[in-house]
Amino acid sequence: NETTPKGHKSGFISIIGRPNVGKSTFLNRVIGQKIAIMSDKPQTTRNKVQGVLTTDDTQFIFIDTPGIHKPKHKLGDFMMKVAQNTLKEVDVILFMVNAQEGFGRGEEFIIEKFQSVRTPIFLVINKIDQVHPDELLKLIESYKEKYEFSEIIPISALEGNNVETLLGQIKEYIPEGPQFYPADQVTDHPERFIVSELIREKALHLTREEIPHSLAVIIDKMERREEKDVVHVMATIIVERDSQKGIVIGKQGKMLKEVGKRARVDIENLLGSKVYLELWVKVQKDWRNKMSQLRDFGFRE
Ligand code: GDP
Ligand code: MG
Ligand code: K
Repeated sequence: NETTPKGHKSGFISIIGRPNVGKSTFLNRVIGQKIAIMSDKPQTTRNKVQGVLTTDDTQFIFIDTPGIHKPKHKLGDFMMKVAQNTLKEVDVILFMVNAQEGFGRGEEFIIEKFQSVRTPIFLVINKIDQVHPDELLKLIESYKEKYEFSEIIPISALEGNNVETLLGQIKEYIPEGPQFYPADQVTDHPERFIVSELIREKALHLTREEIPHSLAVIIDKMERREEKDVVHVMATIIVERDSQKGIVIGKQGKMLKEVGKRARVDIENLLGSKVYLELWVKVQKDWRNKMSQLRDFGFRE
């Protein structure tokens, strides 16, 4: 890939583990933001980016893996298949456990699923700030008997101990590749960028021949309304000329309505909840020449 700088790496990582082992704490520490807020809903259809960490030479893309836990109902079986497929597609799996708890049935159940997976699996023992080193060594021994992990790394997600080491090890296992996501936008709100791309894709697709690539989408607002369990998205489609604005809106707003309808379906799948999507269209002459604004639009070259 000629857009990949020499030696640049990028990879997909999935963190799995029982509730409360510290997955969100770890992600928040690594990404440095409360990125998990929008991602807390489980979703059924496809892989979801939870967060992206971009360093000078590596992009770590963390993917959500819903439903690896013991299924409680029918949907559970389906979710399990989705999860298992995800496990086969990522570059590294982090299996996170709590250092304070011994090997239990929950862990056993997850490890069984690993037998059919070739992806490198790290055992990440979290909350080491809470245990004596002797205890930790014993726990490591018991896990070694159960499965041949590619790496075993004890950390404290809360205090940050050994987190850098873990990232360094992950890097060893991920392939060369380009930056899939822009360094600035995605880190603080991964879904914002993806949502704008989804809207842009629909608008470009539907207006195909008439509007070339002079179309950008800004997310003005993205907010979860807990009481109604709805995510409210307000977005503006930016075009360069008045005539393009007319095309995007369409006769009696028909085109814009269709763009919104199609984008909404995808965004709902992405976020795993109902979405209220409000779309606006704005003309901004020569926006492509305005580099600083381009960055605000999340535009990649
Ligand atoms: P998740 O359900 O796996 O996402 O777990 P959370 O990240 O929500 O963490 C569950 C609880 O464990 C929270 O109260 C965290 O503050 C706590 N926790 C997470 N990591 C650590 C750690 O390294 N040390 C300690 N002492 N507590 C932690
Ligand atoms: Mg969590
Ligand atoms: K395996």
